[in-house]
Amino acid sequence: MAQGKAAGAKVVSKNVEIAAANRALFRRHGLFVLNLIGSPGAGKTTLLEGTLKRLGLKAGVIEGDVKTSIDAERIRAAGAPAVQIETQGACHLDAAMVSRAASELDLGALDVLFIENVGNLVCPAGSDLGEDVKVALISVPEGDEKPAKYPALFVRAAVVLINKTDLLPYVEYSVERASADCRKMNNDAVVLPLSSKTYEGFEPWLEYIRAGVRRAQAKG
Ligand SMILES: Nc1nc2c(ncn2[C@@H]2O[C@H](COP(=O)(O)OP(=O)(O)O)[C@@H](O)[C@H]2O)c(=O)[nH]1
Ligand SMILES: [Mg+2]
Repeated sequence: MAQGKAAGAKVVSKNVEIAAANRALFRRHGLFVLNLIGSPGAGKTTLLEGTLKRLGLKAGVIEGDVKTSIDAERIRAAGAPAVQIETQGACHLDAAMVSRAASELDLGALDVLFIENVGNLVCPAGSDLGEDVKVALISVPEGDEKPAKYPALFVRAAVVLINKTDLLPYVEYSVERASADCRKMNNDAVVLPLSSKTYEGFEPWLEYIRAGVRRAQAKG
């Protein structure tokens, strides 16, 4: 048991080390890096497709899934370079996986890098990848109590996107309750309701990314 704990601590400290190296690499390239975390089906890839088409910046994507390169193919079809990581069972990305995937991208040609984590509200929250910000993506059909139930992500997420607002007329969901619960856990969280289908509420999200890119380029 004690041995298992020690091995676990070693894995965590190795991840911290590689994440720091990733962060330094991204900073050298003046890249703004977002780690997108949400349940399977919340709309992460759909959000990225719409974002890539409207952002007007050079973006790359690292896709994480247990299996298949379906999402990387969707991103390439939206016009951006994408690298797929298949975790073969692991429930979240780690910094080493991201390091290998990043080496396949021409980072110098990019302004912004999106990492779509494996669909999961629990495991990805604790693993630093070297990103600038964690973005939590929740969606209306999942229910408005999810931030309260899965706090580990919401205490760490700089941004919470409440996706699928086009479904609000059909689903019982209080944007106010979800937003208030997010703010209770992180008073600085930027909470943005939006729809990746109708693009209602998209502009503040695009502006958030553009501001992050400006900050990263000033530092890089
Ligand atoms: N109505 C509606 N459907 C959405 C929205 N965003 C995504 N979807 C749908 O939700 C499903 C899952 O989307 P996907 O992007 O694959 O989710 P992911 O697993 O989080 O990457 C797909 O059928 C999408 O068309 C949205 O804003 N509104
Ligand atoms: Mg996806």
